Amino acid sequence: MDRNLALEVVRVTEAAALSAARLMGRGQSMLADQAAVNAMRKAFESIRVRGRVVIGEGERDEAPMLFIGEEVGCGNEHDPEVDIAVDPLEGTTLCALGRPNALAVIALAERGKLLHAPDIYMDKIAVGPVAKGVVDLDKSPTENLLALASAKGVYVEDLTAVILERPRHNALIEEVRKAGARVQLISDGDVSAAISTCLEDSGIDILFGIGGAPEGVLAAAALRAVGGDLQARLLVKDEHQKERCLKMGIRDIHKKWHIEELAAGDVMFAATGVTNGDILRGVRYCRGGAQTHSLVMRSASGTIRMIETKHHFDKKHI
Ligand code: VTB
Repeated sequence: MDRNLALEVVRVTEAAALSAARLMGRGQSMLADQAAVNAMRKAFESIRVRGRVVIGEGERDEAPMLFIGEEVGCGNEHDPEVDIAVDPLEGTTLCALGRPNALAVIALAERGKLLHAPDIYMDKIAVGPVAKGVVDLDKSPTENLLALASAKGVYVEDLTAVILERPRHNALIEEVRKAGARVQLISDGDVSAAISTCLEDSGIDILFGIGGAPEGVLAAAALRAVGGDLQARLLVKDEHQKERCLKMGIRDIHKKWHIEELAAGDVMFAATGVTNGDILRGVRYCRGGAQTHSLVMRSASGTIRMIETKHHFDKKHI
């Protein structure tokens, strides 16, 4: 993959963010999601790849989506064949309510390098580079917190764990509290939270819990680029989901996936802020245009780019 592709795909997340952010705070998550999907699909028409969506958000909650298997990009036989993970609007409810950390997100890798899976739940654990190889999804939260504290040279009481606020996490939250760590409960947006574990001044040390599988693959792609660690396991709830996993080539549905298996090879990641957040500012509209804030990363070089873009709606789009 040409390294400049990373700078191309940010147009796709910018387009999705610009459309979704128009609907911020309107209380209509589906509408915002649809706007992001439409914009992303359209923006892909000018990206020179032969892309295939291998995992995407939407199916689980019947939201509008770039469906799994959908072909995107305008590439011909000379252009790279890539696998794509998308979440045109990660945190639809965050956007609908004007809450922080809604993002438009995409990850790209060579064909066959991103986990191809249905949009089901996934158990995850994510940490920053200092703790790479230190935590284990099969260990208890207490054991992981102790290992993380030791790797960071701090007390467990100094650590902050981010967990999605869901009844399914009651026992997990209880255990993390008992272990002594500080807890930040989020309503949505575990991609942003996973990335935050890698940012030194974010104040977030670890992400625990069950979220979406597409969000897991997207977070893995991002963390590959910044040297963080993530492990995950799909949570298959019935025969139908099992069937879908098998059809997508997942033979062991109970497998613990390591970060390099979720997103392998040279991975590109781009995200644009929809609402203001811990990592990115949201879209700001102004006379004749808008300003977006994006993060673009490549695992091959470890480059991290923060891109501030001024868009002029009154100029011709080519
Ligand atoms: C998380 C979160 C997303 O879905 O993956 C979550 O990151 C998990 O699903 O922003 P439930 O909401 O069903 O618990 C989102 O909240 C929305 O995709």
